[in-house]
Amino acid sequence: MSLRTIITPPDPRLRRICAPVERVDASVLALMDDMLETMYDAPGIGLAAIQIAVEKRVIVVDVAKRKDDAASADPICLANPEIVWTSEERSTYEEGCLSVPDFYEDVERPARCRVGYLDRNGKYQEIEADDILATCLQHEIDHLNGILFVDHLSRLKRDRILKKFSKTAKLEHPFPKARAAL
Ligand code: GNR
Ligand code: NI
Repeated sequence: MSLRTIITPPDPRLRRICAPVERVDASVLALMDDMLETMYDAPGIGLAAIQIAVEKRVIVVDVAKRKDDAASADPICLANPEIVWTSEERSTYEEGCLSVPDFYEDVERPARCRVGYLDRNGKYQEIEADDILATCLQHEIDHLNGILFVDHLSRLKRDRILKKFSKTAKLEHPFPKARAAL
């Protein structure tokens, strides 16, 4: 297992449509293990492969987030996850993203969902989720389609956040006036 680097905007890879895995082989299992290690280290409650620059439809989720309590760690690893049902009812959560560090905003999504996926044994499973798990699964599946949580915000809020990640905005410029003109 190894700890991997999490990419941030404006890295264009965060906007890619990720490719399905053909089968859950040893390399996919190793990827899932690296993702779990990286997620627990961050710490976060979910991670999509593209966040560590791997363009595959693989996500891991553990809303319990008990890194140091191995007994209660209960991660789910999902290959080729697909939302097969969402509730009419919607709910709002304050979301964050390991690829958009330090920003948290309310996002409204379907309150419950059902997700089909291949498990670590390559077996098709479905999971029905509510609460934070439903939100997290939808957030992760968005990543596989190049969508970030900020895309669910108003254009004003989204642009304001993404601007903080643009190269020029990040530079420590010695002349604030010149920087403001950029
Ligand atoms: O750690 C995370 N927390 C979180 C909180 C509310 C809604 C979604 C999330 S997912 C996020 C980790 C992450 O960026 N996954 O892609
Ligand atoms: Ni995220």
